Amino acid sequence: MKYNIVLNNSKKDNFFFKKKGFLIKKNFLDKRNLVKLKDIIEKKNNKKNIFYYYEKVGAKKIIRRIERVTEDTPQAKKILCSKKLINYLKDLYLKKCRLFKDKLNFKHPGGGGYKPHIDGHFLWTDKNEKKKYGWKEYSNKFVSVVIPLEDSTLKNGCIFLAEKNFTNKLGKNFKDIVKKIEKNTPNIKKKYLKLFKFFPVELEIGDVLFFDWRCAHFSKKNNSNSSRMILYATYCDSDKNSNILRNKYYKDKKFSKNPIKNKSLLNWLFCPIYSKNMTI
Ligand SMILES: O=C(O)CCC(=O)C(=O)O
Ligand SMILES: [Fe+2]
Repeated sequence: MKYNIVLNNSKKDNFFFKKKGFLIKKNFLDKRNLVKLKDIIEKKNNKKNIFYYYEKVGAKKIIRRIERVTEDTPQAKKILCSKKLINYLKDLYLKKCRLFKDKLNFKHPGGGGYKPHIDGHFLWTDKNEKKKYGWKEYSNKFVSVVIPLEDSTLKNGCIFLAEKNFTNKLGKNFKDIVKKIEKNTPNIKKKYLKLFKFFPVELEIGDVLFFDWRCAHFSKKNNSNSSRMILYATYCDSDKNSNILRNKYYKDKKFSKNPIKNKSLLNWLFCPIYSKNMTI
């Protein structure tokens, strides 16, 4: 199945996105700004800071991702908060589009994959021991945007995505879906994976993948010699302004009583098994 969707008429984009839950736009962003950003990131990526996550590849510790990358990299903010992107998202699906969270995912040669999961679908406990419902605490509508800073290919570990409708097979609403998710993670329980059909999303610099938070996805280990760097930003529909929303989210994350050490998605998603031979 070929999924390189390029629709120039935004009405058609809306229709496709609402039906399938995703959209791929070729050549949507200016390549020069992306190459510039990649350069800047590469020059500053050995920081020690709570927003920098590392992984072990062989005996080496290498950077896996930078959370909240827009905070200390104005060039990333310029891209993720650009009028072009925000207005497009408003047109597409999010009436009051706010940047909710953002990160930069590296995948250096040998870097690990991510288990099949549904972003934001997990339960967590706040600092007062109150049970909370994933990202649903912040909005009902989220769209994630994947912007490659290097070509994203089958070999270097591109994202595999499933149409939104497959998630309906797990349940019609958040609470039902979350029952099919492994505890304290957004990862889909193994026995439900056969309900999904995933397809690879290969992207070139300038292309953008948009997907609804209910689209399941995963990626494999980078088995090539080239790295696969992506910006991964999530926008939502909210009356609150972006700063208030984001600050709350990152603060909640920090103080949540998640039993998993480090509270990093890294621990939830990183899975060397998927690095080898994924059969789905
Ligand atoms: O970088 C990838 O391959 C996938 C990342 C992802 O799905 C996530 O961070 O939620
Ligand atoms: Fe994800």
